Amino acid sequence: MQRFTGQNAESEETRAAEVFAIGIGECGSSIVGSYLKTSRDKRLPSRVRGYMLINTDRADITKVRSKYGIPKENTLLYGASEIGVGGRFIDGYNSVRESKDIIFNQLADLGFEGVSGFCIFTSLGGGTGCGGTPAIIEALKQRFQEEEGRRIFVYVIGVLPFEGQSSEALNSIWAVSKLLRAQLQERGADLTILLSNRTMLKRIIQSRKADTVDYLQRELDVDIANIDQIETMVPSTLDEAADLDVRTEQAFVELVNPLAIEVVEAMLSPGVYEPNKDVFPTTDLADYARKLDPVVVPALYKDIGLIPDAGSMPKQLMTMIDYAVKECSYADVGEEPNAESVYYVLTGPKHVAKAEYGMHIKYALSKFIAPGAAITPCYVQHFVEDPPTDLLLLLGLPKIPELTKIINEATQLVNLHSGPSPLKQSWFMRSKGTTRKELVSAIADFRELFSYYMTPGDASAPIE
Ligand SMILES: Nc1nc2c(ncn2[C@@H]2O[C@H](COP(=O)(O)OP(=O)(O)OP(=O)(O)O)[C@@H](O)[C@H]2O)c(=O)[nH]1
Ligand SMILES: [Mg+2]
Repeated sequence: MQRFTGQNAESEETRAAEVFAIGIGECGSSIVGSYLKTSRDKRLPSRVRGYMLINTDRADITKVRSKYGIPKENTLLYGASEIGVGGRFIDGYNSVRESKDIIFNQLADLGFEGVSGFCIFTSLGGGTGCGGTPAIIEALKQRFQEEEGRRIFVYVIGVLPFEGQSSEALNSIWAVSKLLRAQLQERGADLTILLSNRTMLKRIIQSRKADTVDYLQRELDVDIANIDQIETMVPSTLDEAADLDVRTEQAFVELVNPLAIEVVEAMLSPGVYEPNKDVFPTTDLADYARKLDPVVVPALYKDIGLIPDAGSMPKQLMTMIDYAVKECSYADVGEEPNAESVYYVLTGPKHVAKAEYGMHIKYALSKFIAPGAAITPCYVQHFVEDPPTDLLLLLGLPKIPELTKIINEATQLVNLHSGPSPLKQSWFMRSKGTTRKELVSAIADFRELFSYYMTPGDASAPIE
């Protein structure tokens, strides 16, 4: 069996988690690849039992292999084109269905049989990953749950597009509604964890101002005088021609990926045994799915300066929670997320990561959650000198104001390509592989599912 092995992963003290990672498409593969590389560099014990990166684009597979040192047997090129599906998510969906056998054979060679959990990493804006993900989940659920009667859990880590990637907003809406609908038939993701490129970029720009300007200046070879200028580099018009230019997008991606990696590490680590670490209550990955609503936005606050001897702890914890929700979420949840469930993992030294603080944390969370929302705690104590204190919050079904923007972008795009002329309507088939009608109904689905995000006049005129 192929295993990802961190430097010391084979030693007696570490045990790989029962989770198999699949990266699909360019974004999904890059995130898994760079996550594995980072873990290797930091000599972290293996958080995954096996992994596979798959794509319909040969060049992208080659790139990810050499960039992150991925062995050939952990990658797979499938589908007919070898050059990706160019955002046509229906092609992404069908490609997985047509190649199901070769995908599953290779997964078997990599040891996926005994695993109970799968994490699928993908963007929600492209074609290969966005379209292929629902098809992989259907196949996994069919294989394990329907044929073998064995319960598995499947998590999707889905990346929402940057601002100004209007045509991708449609893909995101199609994918999220597809995943949620499939869940009603037990064939969908158990959890869809949303990370938003636009929010991650905003966080990076705010927190690492000077570095960000230097980096972008170097990469893009333009003179950036200030932060505001970076924001105007993202086109705000919905004209397709103005979609984010490739070089700028690549530079943005390099900026946000380390942030994505951090949250993946924070989510996977409590379930892995390590010496010098104590987790209570004992937590495995499946617990997230059991305790949370199906769509989750994480927030990660790292290196918190909690000092029990310096002033009121309830106050410090309140400040910590406020900051985590408002400034550290991976998709902007605004000031009143009204989450319907919360999972938190407080990691740090013994005198900080302790259950006695649970009641204060619960109180501090109360203004960000719906009445009656379940709160599940987890404490991770590290017995090494001066471990950092980190807080991971997983917010179940929070309000996500940026989804309104995504709905608006998608609606405007649909309106732009509408009219009696069949030439105009052919745009949908050409660029998405589907009809205008199917997309309109995905938007309607989305509006209904997330209707509480919308206020009157919010979205552009209703479409029929
Ligand atoms: N955070 C992050 N976003 C990425 C990365 N690579 C691509 N994206 C975003 O993902 C979206 C494009 O999806 P891709 O993953 O490139 O598409 P794909 O699944 O390969 O599908 P096709 O290229 O259409 O075959 C855009 O919104 C990109 O900005 C990455 O490494 N990290
Ligand atoms: Mg691609």
